[in-house]
Amino acid sequence: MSASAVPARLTDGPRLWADLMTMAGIGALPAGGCCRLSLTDEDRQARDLFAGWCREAGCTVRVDAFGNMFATRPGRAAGAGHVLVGSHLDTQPHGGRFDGVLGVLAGLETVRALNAAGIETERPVTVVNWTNEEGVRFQPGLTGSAGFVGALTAGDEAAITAADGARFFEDLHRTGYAGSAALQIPVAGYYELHIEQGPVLEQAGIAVGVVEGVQGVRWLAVTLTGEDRHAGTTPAGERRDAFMAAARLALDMRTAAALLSPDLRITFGRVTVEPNSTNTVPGRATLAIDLRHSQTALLDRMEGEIRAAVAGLAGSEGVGGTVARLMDVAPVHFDARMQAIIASAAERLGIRTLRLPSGAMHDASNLATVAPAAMIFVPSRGGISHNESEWTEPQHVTEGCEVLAQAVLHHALQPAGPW
Ligand code: HGY
Ligand code: MN
Ligand code: MN
Repeated sequence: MSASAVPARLTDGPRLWADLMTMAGIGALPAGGCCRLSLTDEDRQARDLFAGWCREAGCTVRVDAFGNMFATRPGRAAGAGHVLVGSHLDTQPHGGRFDGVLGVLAGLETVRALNAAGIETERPVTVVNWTNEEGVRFQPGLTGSAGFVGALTAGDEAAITAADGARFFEDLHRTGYAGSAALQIPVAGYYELHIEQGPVLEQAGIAVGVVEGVQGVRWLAVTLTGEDRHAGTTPAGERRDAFMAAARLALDMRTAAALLSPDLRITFGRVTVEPNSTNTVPGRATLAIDLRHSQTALLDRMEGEIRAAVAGLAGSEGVGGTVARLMDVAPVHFDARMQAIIASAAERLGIRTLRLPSGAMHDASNLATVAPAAMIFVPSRGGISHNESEWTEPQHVTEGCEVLAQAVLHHALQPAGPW
């Protein structure tokens, strides 16, 4: 089909919205959010629902060794690089109804729209659900896409840690999503629609963002070792209190980060103390630290400050400590040609756009290391995400999906040769 025969608008926004609300019923939380932690029964239910919808849309659904799901709509040139479009179905513990799932279901809506318009593309279009983007149960995050691009090795349980002792590849088998290591999909380009999870688009009054790139993200695991002691009989001077050491570290590193750069984001999102008893001085504490910045050099300097501060706790608190890297995803810039495809698709639709960087991490960062990749953002109300009150207006979902579909179609109609 020539591009001129393409309908002015391809997608059905209300149908996508209905899918989003149906999916939000899986792992639904009382305050309106969702909890579908990776490779739990809720994640499996979401995967099964998604796979069924993809098969109803005529796609072939395949799964790789990291549980990534690929739903392919064939193109004329079967061997050509696929246009990949998707995101993730797993959520945070207090997740919202749009983070990740919007990109997966908008990819499915794109396929349905191509079917309805009777469009045959040159390249195959493949909708993808990446495993464990959020990194809540298993670390590193972005696990599935890291496996897809070769940054993790299939079956290497040691490379994927779990705070609750779970084993990633065993859970893939348990949920029925242990796929084939032989599955290889050539990628011509990767598109991801995602909520912004920040305030920029809403404050600018713009419905669609063309994402320029993603800042770097680094996760560190800190283990602090002091001594269990009696809360009532142990004088202050004899305590080697791992929690107090953790508290000192957190407050000192918050100050250090602000001095290094106002754009350096540091988060102590996961903390444990042991033995976690009211009347025992904690002898052990663990901290997971999330660092974000657009420059690797700043992440390196902050990591150095943290390592030095942990070493200093021996003297100040009598507490030993270790620091290990759990994840390190470099800053990426997205493909300029694909950004232009997105921007001109929006322009044809009469939708204003804004170019902006991503503060949040995304699977697109991994895909960008092996293929051209690009992202589209839609506004988040109040910039809020990783929170049950996460919200995006139906109109913005509709417009973001339409821009995505038009960009994917434009790319999938390109001749099958090198792009
Ligand atoms: O952590 C992130 O930035 C992503 O939303 N999971
Ligand atoms: Mn996400
Ligand atoms: Mn997220």
